[in-house]
Amino acid sequence: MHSLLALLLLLLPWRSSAVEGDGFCSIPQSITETRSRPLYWKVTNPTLSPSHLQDLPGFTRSVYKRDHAVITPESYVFSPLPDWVNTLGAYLITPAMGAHFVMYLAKMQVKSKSALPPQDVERFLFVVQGSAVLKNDSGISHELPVDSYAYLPANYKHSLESDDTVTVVIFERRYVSLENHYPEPVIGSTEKQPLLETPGEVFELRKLLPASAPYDFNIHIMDFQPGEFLNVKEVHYNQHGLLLLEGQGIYRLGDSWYPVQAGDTIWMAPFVPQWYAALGKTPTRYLLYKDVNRSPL
Ligand code: UGY
Ligand code: MN
Repeated sequence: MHSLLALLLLLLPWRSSAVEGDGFCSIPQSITETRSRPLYWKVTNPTLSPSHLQDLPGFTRSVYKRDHAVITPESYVFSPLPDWVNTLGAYLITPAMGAHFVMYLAKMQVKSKSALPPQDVERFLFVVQGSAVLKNDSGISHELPVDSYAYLPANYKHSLESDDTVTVVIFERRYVSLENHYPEPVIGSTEKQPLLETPGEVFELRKLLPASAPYDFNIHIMDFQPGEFLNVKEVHYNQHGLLLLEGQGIYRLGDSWYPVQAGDTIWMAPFVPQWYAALGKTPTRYLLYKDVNRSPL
């Protein structure tokens, strides 16, 4: 009993100095809270929420491998886009990875304007936040709100402009021409595209570009209800760039299985085994680049 009293007296001054604390060496509340928890408390109360994990120093879900990459928002690095006005860009997929296309996010700020892609490079853009105006050389302009998109053939003069903040996902590749076939500019919005047949599959599919020969790639919008998954465990010659627009699930890429959620980007090289299952309580929607209509030779 006496020794317990002595121990309490010994500890008291320490406790009060830690609690008083507006001096420069006061301990932040979170640390004192952590210290007052029982030993090994974390074992039975682990941090499970992904939003908490993102705050963990050094933690990222991003992965970069030879035939695929998962790039998650805590890893996105933005810098001024060359020749664009007031726009930051994060290149998420580029030929340095082995892809034949680029995929990047452009964050347009107040009074911003795009630059043209390099010579012979076609561009597809899809608005994920805000509303921008697309102008062409003849002075024709189109308002592009969220969920609308435009395809600009190689060497087609245009600019995307905005007075307010807009986020756009952009795909560009060097156009592979085909004799007597010439792609036209396309402007559209997801909800105006018809649902297409998907024999043997359950997801809903829309294609944002014509499936005809002039176009050397297409952009698919794929919708899954929670619990739905790809029936085909796909392995194919085409490449993919994917932006998860809504929902969450598990993506299998090669021999790895990744928990993914809205905002994540995925690169799939030719022939990487790929499979997806939508989980959680909300439907999944993703946007997918796929090269088509050209011989792989
Ligand atoms: O069309 C496709 O290749 C598509 N089903 N792939 C995918 O969703 N990973
Ligand atoms: Mn595929």
